[in-house]
Amino acid sequence: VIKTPEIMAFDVYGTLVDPLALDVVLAGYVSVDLAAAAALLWRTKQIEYAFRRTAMGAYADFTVCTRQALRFTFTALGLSPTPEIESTLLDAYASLPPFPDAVAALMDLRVVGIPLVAFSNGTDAAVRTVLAHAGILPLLDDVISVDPVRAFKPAPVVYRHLATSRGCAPSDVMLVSSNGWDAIGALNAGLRAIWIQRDPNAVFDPWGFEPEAILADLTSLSARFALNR
Ligand code: LAC
Repeated sequence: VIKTPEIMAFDVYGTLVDPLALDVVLAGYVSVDLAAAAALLWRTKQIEYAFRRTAMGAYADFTVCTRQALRFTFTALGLSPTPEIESTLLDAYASLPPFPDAVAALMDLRVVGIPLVAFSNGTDAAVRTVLAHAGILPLLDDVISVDPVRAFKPAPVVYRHLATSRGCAPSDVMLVSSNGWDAIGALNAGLRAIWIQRDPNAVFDPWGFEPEAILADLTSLSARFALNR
């Protein structure tokens, strides 16, 4: 059992909705055997671009990172994305499917009574759109985007923005993320963190930061808190 936080914040892409599910859509444009690799490259480049833009002090919002990463991915595969293909894939990104455990787990946590928010690199509009489509938005108390800070995770300033937006001390906030670097970013900024190891082969970076729990998915999350509220 883990000490109940004042607020739980959920990473969005990779934790609540699944960007790698776009392999199905990508298979319409790249060869079927490359579709999963293309989805992963798109995702990897999107995150790299966010890291680099923060390091460079050259912020452009996450929708820009997503679009530029898509262009990179197509070019790397020797393809050129037409405006039509690009808009089809970006529309698909705005309607990513939820992970199968997400809705039920958030409903269970609402019963426990912990305020739940989304906390994402995505813009407020993009996050609200994708979470509404996934049926998740009504289960949340708030959406907090890094966008007003003009920096991306894992800059400490964005995690402090999350806490202050909700009137909390950093140590009152529990971040739940499948992105290990995001969990480490939260811990580094003085927040608490749980790592969701959605990929059983994923390795948690050995930087000396320890999440309070490592769970395979969100299903067992509420049981960790139910007893000590
Ligand atoms: C997010 C990305 C990091 O939702 O997945 O913030």
